[in-house]
Amino acid sequence: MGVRQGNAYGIFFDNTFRSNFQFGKFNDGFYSFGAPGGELNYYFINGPRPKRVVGTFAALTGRTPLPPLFTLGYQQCRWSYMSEARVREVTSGFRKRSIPADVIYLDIDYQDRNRPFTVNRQTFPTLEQMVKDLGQEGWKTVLITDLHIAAVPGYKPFDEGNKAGYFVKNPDGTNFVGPVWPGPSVFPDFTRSEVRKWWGSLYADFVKMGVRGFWNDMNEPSVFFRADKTMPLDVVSSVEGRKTDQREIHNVFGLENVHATYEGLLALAPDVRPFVLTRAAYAGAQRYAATWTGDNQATWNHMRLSLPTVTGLGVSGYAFVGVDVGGFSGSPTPELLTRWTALGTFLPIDRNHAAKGTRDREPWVDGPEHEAIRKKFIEERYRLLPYIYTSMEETSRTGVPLMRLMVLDYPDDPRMTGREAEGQYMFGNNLLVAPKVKEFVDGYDMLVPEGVWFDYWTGQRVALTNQDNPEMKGKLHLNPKLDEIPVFVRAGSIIPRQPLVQNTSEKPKGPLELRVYPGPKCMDYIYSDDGSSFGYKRGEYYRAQLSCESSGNSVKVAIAAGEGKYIPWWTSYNMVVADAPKAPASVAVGGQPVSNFHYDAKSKSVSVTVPFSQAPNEVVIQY
Ligand code: MIG
Repeated sequence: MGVRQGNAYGIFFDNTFRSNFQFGKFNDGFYSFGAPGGELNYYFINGPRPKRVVGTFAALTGRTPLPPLFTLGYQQCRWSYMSEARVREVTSGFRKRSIPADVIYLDIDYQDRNRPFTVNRQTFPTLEQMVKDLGQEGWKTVLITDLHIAAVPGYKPFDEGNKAGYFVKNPDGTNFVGPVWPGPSVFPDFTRSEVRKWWGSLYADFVKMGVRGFWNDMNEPSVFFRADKTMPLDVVSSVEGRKTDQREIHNVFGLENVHATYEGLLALAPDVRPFVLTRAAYAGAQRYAATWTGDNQATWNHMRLSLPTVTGLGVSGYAFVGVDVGGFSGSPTPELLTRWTALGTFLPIDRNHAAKGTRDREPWVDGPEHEAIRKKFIEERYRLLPYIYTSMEETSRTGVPLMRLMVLDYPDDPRMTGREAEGQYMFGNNLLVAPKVKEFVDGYDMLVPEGVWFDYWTGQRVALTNQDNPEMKGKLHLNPKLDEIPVFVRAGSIIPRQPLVQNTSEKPKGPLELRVYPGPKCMDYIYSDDGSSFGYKRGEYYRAQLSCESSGNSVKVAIAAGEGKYIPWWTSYNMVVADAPKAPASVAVGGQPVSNFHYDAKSKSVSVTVPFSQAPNEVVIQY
């Protein structure tokens, strides 16, 4: 994607062979791209706005489907929780401390000798019961199921696949065998629909147990003891009968792997939104699986890289993305883990993960001070879920990612195309996040986009100081303390927040909060549905347009008529209007003056309770 003077274009080179892109290294007069095989298919996408380029690319390659709500909660992982007892200890550790969480992952060690679709009954004797019990405590279990199948007779996936000839082949027609976790392994030829169908059926037992998501790792495909760590180029696939090899297939191996998993899960449970996490992808894989940025390190540098990697995936059509919070290899310092946990609140997927041999990574491992801060940020994630879910629903229709490069929203600000903007991003349409990502700095500067901004945490208007200093023009100096992450709200937005829950299967108790920040272009939505089925495709959803208008000494906030057949969980709103110059002279709800409003002088806000109604409603505040 290129952006020049606010105008953007995109080029998608749709070729699965080993592609190369030349961005001015040898000659800065032109860019070039190419591949040693395949067809010369490429698309030129005219924006002219960057958001349009991203949206068009998503329309072409497929949009991220609306994820199940629980996947937007906090996710806890580790390579590996080694036993049922340890899993129960960790999950009850969250509940005991009232730290909200939704997902627990089992990495490769729950399996028998690392063989996919098996269970180590020594360490997980009652996995079925465990999944059930955890389900009752509001946990969703996600299992890793890699694609390498142990090449041993007597192991069901091997026997079935071998008999049917489902594995990729050497040029001489024998099975290609390569070493991975289970030892010598074979690999399903996912480019064949018959094989995908068979692969999908392997999930039946786990789905029946109530396992709610699956992790397809190692699907580059990863093969040990080779310099390139993957399959030789001459390994043969048979794309619906057409023979070709890894030269063409390597880059889509992961895509076809998760294609098979996703469709298999749909076949097993047609009205449940699948959750699949993939490590390898090609353009379009976002239709089937979420992804993460792979094995990062527990360093400040890699926390910093969370931003350009996730926003980069976002403009590449990949909106549902996480990074290993805390860093995969190595052990984070307490401060790094705390800062990263705060950042996790504002990532599309909030998943804490760690490599084998590293120190424990659950929020409480560094003593009460760090625990309290981490808890506060995980709680904020849960409070903000209505905003996050509404934004993901928008993403599923527009292709514009939840976590996005500044240039998507501010293409006319030339600063936003540069490296200088790399440390900040938009989270949905209205929040700007600028975390501390460098360790030994005495603060850093954020680029403030046009318009008025509010501090998300205090509700106060942001005042730019030092504006006579040309170095600081349009910038804000930040130096967040350990328990802070700078987040700002665009004037002209309405942010929905909910009462705290411990997991997403708990129904929030109390009103839906609508935080109104008066300003221009004030038009948002609130979206809700059952969070897990495809009912929303049959009209079982709730969507209402929210808008605000301010003129002179009044602010009007409108909630339009609800759309869809779903009745959301809230029965009233707690509307909190920021930027109040003084106590209001009057407040009217639906045309009727009310007296139950509250003016808070400290945060300069007015709050008022508004009943939920399917009909349009409005609040008018006169100062
Ligand atoms: O060879 O399953 O990126 O997240 O914990 C390592 C074990 C295999 C790599 C993944 C990582 C996962 C690990 N896997």
